[in-house]
Amino acid sequence: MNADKITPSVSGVSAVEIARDAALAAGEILLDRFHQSKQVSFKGRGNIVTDVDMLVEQQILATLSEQFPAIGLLGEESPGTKPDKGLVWVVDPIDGTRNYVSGVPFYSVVIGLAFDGEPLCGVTYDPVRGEMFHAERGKGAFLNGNKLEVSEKTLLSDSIIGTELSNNAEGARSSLDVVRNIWPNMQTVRIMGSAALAICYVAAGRTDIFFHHQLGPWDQIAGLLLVEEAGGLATDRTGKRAQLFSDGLIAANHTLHKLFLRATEGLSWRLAT
Ligand code: 2AM
Ligand code: CA
Repeated sequence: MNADKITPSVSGVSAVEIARDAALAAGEILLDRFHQSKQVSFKGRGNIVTDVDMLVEQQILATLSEQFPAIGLLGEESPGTKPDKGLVWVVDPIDGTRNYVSGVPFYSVVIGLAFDGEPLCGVTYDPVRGEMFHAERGKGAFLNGNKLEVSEKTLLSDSIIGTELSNNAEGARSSLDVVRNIWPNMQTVRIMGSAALAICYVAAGRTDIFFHHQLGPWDQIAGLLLVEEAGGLATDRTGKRAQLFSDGLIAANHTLHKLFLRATEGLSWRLAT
C-alpha cells in the first residue's frame, strides 16, 4: 500500500497534510496550557494523563473522522480500532506527559496512519521547538521539509544511545542493565522523556541508537517509518523488522544495529517480555 492510494480527505488534501495540520493545531493548545494548572490522574506508577491529553485527543480524532469518515481511529486515551488490519489512524495527543506536567519542555504530538499494522505515513510534532517530523512510505523522512538521514557512526564508542524507562518496572530495570553493560563504551545515554521524539532524533542523526523495552503503537507509529525512510533499521528485540505491536525496539543505522545486538547478547533485555 502506498500513501497515494488512500482515498483523499473530504477537503481533498493528502493524509499526511491533514495529520500535519491537526498536529499544528494540537501543538497550539499544548503550548497555551503548558504553564497553566492541569487535572492530573494516574494510570499507573509514573504513567499519567491530564485533561489536556483528553481535550487534544478529542480534537485530533474529530478532525480525522471528519476528513476521513471511512478510516478507523485509535487514540492512546480512548478505546478504538486495533491498528492491525486495514487503514487506522493512531494518535498520541501528548507523548511525554510526565515532562508536560512537570514543566519540562520536551514533549510531542504523534499522528500516524497504519495499513495492516504497518505505518504508511505519520508526523511527530515538537511544538516547543516548532519541529515537524514527517514521513510517507517510499518518499523519505523530513524535518520541517528538510530530508533526514540516520547517523553514519560505525562504533558504539562514538554513539549517543537513547532509551526511556516508561512505567514497566522490570522492563526499565533490564534497559538500565543494557546501559550498564555497554558503559563506558559509548559517548553518553539520553533519557529525554518522549519516546516518540527520541526515535525521530535517530532518524535525524542527532542520536545514534534508540532502544525501548515496550512501546505502544501511538509512541512509535511515525518514528518507525521515519527511521526506515532515513535509511536506518527499526527492529524488535530479536532483530526482526519492527511493526506497531513488536516486542521491544532497536532503531539505528545498519552497522550500529548489528553492534548493539552483539553487545546485548545474553542480557535479559533480549528475552521476550
Ligand atoms: P506518554 O507520555 O505518552 O505516556 C516516557 O517515559 C516515555 O515513555 C513517553 O514516551 C511515554 O509516553 C512512554 N510511556 C509511558 N508509559 C508507557 C507505557 N506503559 N508503555 C509504553 N510507553 C510508555
Ligand atoms: Ca500519551
